[in-house]
Parts: sequence; structure tokens; C-alpha cells
Amino acid sequence: MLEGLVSTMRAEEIWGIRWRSCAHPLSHRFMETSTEKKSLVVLAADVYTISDLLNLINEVGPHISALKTHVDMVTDFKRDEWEKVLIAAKKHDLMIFEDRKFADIGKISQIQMGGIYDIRSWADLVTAHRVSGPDIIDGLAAGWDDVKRIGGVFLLAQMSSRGNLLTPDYTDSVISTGTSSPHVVGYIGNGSSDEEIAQLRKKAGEGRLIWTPGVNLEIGEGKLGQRYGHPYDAIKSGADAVIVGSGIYNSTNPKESAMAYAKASWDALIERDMNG
Ligand code: S5P
Repeated sequence: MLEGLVSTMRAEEIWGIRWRSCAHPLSHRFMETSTEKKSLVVLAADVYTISDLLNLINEVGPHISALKTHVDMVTDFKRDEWEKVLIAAKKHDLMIFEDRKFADIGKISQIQMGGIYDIRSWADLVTAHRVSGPDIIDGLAAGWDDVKRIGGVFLLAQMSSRGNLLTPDYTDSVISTGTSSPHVVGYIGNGSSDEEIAQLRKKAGEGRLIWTPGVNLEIGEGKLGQRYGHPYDAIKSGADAVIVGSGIYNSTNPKESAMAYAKASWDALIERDMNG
């Protein structure tokens, strides 16, 4: 009880204006976990089997602050086996962020939160595109409502892949939708460009999180159009977490890599002025 209070106070101090300006409880949960672990790393666990997923979570769990999944990439998915992933995530105090990139109309998105994967029953956070209209967010919230859970949505405001169609005008519409919905916890930004992150932060204000993929300690071009920026620069420019996949799971020592990403991200947060 006292421990919980101390960790809340510490997160509040570290995150300053972000803590005070964000309203969604899951944004505070993320800030607490990341402060506890001194890591703003969201692991993109893009592996194909449940056992690989479990090994990865258990290896790097202490150095990451949320777990991003692509459940439709898991070739041996079974709902009861998936429970092991949920237990491992819980053991490491990780929220589960299903990167489903929902994009359909509100009603269908609500139904897609169920289905084979039953995302609504285990994901704390999901990604969504704004392209079909603002009602997708209420559809996703209704999905969680159907199983009496609360979750939060990250809207894609920018992307890291080259040639994407998310123009600055589109980003403006995303922000306007996100600002007016209590279910929107934050935005996905382009981690490969400091300028784009800084612009996104300016547009988003202080009351939403920005998480950025397209981040690697080795900056430059990735595979099939992916682009990379440095984790330190992403946080310094206004992101609140870096989403890192292959930089960790493809490294010869995932644990050490996760620690290096954690350090780069945490150092940048400490150096950033959070007093507003
Ligand atoms: O614009 C984006 C949005 C996302 S969510 N670009 C991305 O790369 N992502 C996701 O981040 C992508 O689906 C993958 O899971 C992760 C990046 O992986 P990495 O291996 O390139 O670090």
C-alpha cells in the first residue's frame, strides 16, 4: 500500500506535466511502470510462437514497460495457451498492447474485438486508424464494455514506413478526434524523424501519450520500407515511449539490448524538461 503510494509519487515527479495532463488511468499505469523500471521501451514482440513469446518476455521483461503483440502473427494461437502469455506479462507488470490497427466502421470494430482472438478480454490497449471516421473509437470502447473491461486506444497519427499516406492534414484530423475522446490514450508517431515527433507533440499538446516505432540504436533504413531513428532522440523530441522490435528480439543478446534501449530512453526523459 505504502509502496504503491511511493511509486505514484515518484512517477508524478518524473513525468511532471504529462502526469498532470493525461486523464486516462492507463496512461498513469504506463508512467508508473516505466518509472519503476527506468525504461520507456515497449517491446514489439513480433515472434511467431507462444513459446518464443514466453522466452522473450521472461528474458527482457524487467527492462520493458509494455508488451506489444500482433496476435494474428502467432501460428500456434489457442485461447487457453495464450493465457500463459497473459500470466507472463502480469508477472512483469506489463500492459498488453495489441497492435491490431483496427480500421473498419465502429460496429464492425466492436465485433472484431471479440472473434477468435477475443482481444477485448486481454488487451489493455489497441491501435486504430482514424480513416473510417471517429466512431471507430466508440466501437472499440463498446467492445471492452461487452466484457466489462476498460481499455485505451492509440490512434495512428503518423507512420514510420516510407511513402505512407498519413499527411500533416490527416494528422490534424487524428488529433482533433483524439482530443475529444476520453478513450484515446495516445498517438503513434514516426520514431524515425525527430522533426515529425516534435510537430506531433506540438499538435497533441500535453494530455496524450506519444509512442513511436521506427526506432533502433542503429539508425537508417530497415527492411521493406521501414525507417529508423535513435531512441534517445525520439524521447528528447517529445515521444513518451519507443516501440522496439527487431532491435531487441533479433539481437544476439536480447536482454542486453533491452537494457541499452531502456537506458537511452530513460536518460532522454530525465534530460527533457517535464515541468512545462
Ligand atoms: O508506423 C508504424 C506503426 C507501427 S505500430 N510503424 C511500425 O513499425 N509499427 C510497428 O512497430 C510494427 O507493426 C512492428 O511491430 C514494430 C516495429 O518493429 P521493428 O522490428 O521495426 O522495431
